[in-house]
Amino acid sequence: MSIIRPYGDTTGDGMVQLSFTLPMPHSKVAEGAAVQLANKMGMEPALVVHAKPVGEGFTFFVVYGRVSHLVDTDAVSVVERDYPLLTPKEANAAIKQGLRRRLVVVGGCIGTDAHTVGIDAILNIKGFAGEKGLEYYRELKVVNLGAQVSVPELVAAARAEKADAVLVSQVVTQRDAHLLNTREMSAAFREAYPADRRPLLVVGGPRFDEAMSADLGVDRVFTRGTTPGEVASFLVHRLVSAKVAS
Ligand code: B12
Repeated sequence: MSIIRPYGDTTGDGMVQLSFTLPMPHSKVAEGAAVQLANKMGMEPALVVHAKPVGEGFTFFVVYGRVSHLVDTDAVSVVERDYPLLTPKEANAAIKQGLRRRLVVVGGCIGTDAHTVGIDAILNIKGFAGEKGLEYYRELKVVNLGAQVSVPELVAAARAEKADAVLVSQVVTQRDAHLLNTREMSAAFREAYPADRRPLLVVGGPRFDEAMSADLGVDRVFTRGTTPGEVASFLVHRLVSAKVAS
């Protein structure tokens, strides 16, 4: 039962949908080129179901077609949540009891990134997906630095606030900016702090791979759809529960 294939109309028919842009004006030849690309990617037959000019000399396509590939779900590797989900009340109680002071969180978007909606969804009291953000938690002190924070500014703020955790958002991924900025950030914290004093480093954004935390030098990567409760629970798990247990 671990071997499956995608379906569109009838179970197991192998139908998938793919979208992409080609650098040519919309024409019959452009549609043929889209089909050729889909064929080369293993879609056979492939049908252009949507084609629209986007800007001068570019066309956006949606292609629907059959693939013969099988997926083995037993061979899938993912990062599972390895800590319990807490309610705000439980998180507050754990911090109060375990830390006996408020836990300090400093957050922001680094580099030139001005996409603050994601970090605000996690930090602002308003929250996300029906959950209140970290500002709602009585035992958390949240300092939201906003957009386009430089790495030195972030390190300085973390020091000034005696941050327990630093939360960084990266949404723009052009030329791997999110990866380069995150590595620069984690290296700067490693340089600025002795290993046992460094704040917990958490990075998030829609196009991160959760499995890349070691490669990026951070303690956890969160990706699309993250809720504030998941983040608060992680902070309590790593900064309170783990310390109490040791
Ligand atoms: C709104 C938006 C903007 C707004 C941003 C307003 C603001 N104050 O944030 C404005 C208009 C300013 C903007 C500008 C630009 N944008 Co814009 N923008 C978007 C858009 C439409 C939505 C992003 C968003 O708000 N998502 C909603 C939030 C809630 O989701 P999220 O960010 O994924 O956050 C969640 C998780 O990822 C996670 N998370 C995120 N951060 C963090 C951090 C931590 C610590 C944790 C734990 C979790 C976490 O939790 C959140 C809740 O679940 C996206 C397209 C899209 N549909 O996603 C493009 C998009 C991100 N923008 C894009 C681009 C290109 C730009 C511009 C360069 C455009 C231009 N040429 O000027 C500029 C860049 C400006 C800059 N300097 O950064 C591209 C990026 C492409 C790429 N490969 O990098 C996108 C993908 C659009 C596209 N398809 O081309 N943009």
